[in-house]
Amino acid sequence: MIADTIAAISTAVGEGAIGVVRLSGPDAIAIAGCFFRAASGRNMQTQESHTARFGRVVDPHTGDETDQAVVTVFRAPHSYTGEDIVEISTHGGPVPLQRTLGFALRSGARPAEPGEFTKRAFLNGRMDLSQAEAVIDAIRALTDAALTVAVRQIEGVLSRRVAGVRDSLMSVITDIEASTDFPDDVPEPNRRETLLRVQHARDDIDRLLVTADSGRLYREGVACAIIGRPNVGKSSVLNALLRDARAIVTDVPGTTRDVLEESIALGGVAIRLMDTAGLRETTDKVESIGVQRARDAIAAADVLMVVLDASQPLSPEDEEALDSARGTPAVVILNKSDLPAFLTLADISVRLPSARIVTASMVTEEGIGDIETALAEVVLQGHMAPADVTVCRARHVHSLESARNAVLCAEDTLYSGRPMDLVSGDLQAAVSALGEISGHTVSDEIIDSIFSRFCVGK
Ligand SMILES: Nc1nc2c(ncn2[C@@H]2O[C@H](COP(=O)(O)OP(=O)(O)O)[C@@H](O)[C@H]2O)c(=O)[nH]1
Ligand SMILES: [Mg+2]
Repeated sequence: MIADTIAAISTAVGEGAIGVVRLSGPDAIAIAGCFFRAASGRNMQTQESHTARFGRVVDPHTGDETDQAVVTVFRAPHSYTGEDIVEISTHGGPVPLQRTLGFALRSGARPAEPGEFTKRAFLNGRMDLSQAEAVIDAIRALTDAALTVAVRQIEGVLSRRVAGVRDSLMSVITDIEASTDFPDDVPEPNRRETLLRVQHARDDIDRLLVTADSGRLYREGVACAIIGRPNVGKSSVLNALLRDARAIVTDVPGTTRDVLEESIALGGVAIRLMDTAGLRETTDKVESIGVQRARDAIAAADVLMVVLDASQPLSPEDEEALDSARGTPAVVILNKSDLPAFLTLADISVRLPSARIVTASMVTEEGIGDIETALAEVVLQGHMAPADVTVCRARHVHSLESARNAVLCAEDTLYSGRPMDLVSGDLQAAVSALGEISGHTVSDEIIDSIFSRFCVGK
């Protein structure tokens, strides 16, 4: 049982209008009472749940008044962690926050570990493990779409769907076990009906799994390498998309030598743009390492942006860039459209029929919007809207797939006419795999590793 009271600064480090020190545990209110005096003079112990009081933070040893603060109390069990929580809002600088935290620790609280508030919420049954995991996703969301997916999960959409499948499999198990335990009183469940119930559960699992690719897309974003031979305008494209002179642009071929990475959001997806060294044979030691890194970036990319100089004929290096885009979703940019055109759309579409092709000029800024539209389309192709996504984590996909395999084994046993108690064993395995998502059946190590990825104060 959790007996101690934890404390941490729950807002980001740096300057803010306010910052929050949070305490949670059985002594949270008593501890806060040691270093907070309400302006009204009333004792903290009388403060009702979900109310705020203005007052002062005082040094618990000297009684010296320090900062002004507002204290909010949430009494167990109706709080984030399910325990008594006190939130002290002070001026949002590092010194007021550190000092307030210091007073809390000197008054008997212990420093919270990363994610410990949310871990307590999970251990106290305020949320299941998938909901707790989504808290970190919401905090780290880079786009509105990623936040939508995270909030759906916090609100329990995935939990309820998984619980529904678990419950229906459990009821099948119960029916089978009743008949094996009391063969004289309870008839064996009808095989055909049992099979239908089990298949229905598998359909539900499949409906969750089809959302996983889209979920991963919104949660993690995609990597997009900008590739092409030297001097076609790759770094200029990066700068145009960032609306910032991030990469060095010169007319000297081989200017970009390392992979430069920056993120943008398009269509609700975080896109990591990687500007690379131009693909060419070179004797320059540094540049050739850059070219190797460019090839590695191409291999790692989910999407490619191939930049060509449309005022010149295709060179072997251009062909190499186009070839590397085979089999990867790609946008081809016919850049330098301000100059007399040499390449046409048709030249490219015969070589790379699957690519989206955009004409643009980084000098006149023509076509930048078209590049964004094309990139968003290529990235979102075939994906669902964020509001339809229920699964977004590899851990959950793994558990759902294990459950699905176990259900398939059960179906196989039912078809083949082998004994019913084997079916029940397979379904138990499926139920246990589903329980990993909610946290019913995970080890302490997994729980610890999940919460250790949180920040302190969350
Ligand atoms: N005329 C013209 N010049 C461009 C355009 N885009 C880039 N450049 C020039 O081409 C040169 C190489 O550009 P840069 O972005 O460094 O190409 P990178 O080597 O592929 O990264 C620079 O002198 C740019 O100013 C364009 O659309 N039109
Ligand atoms: Mg460059």
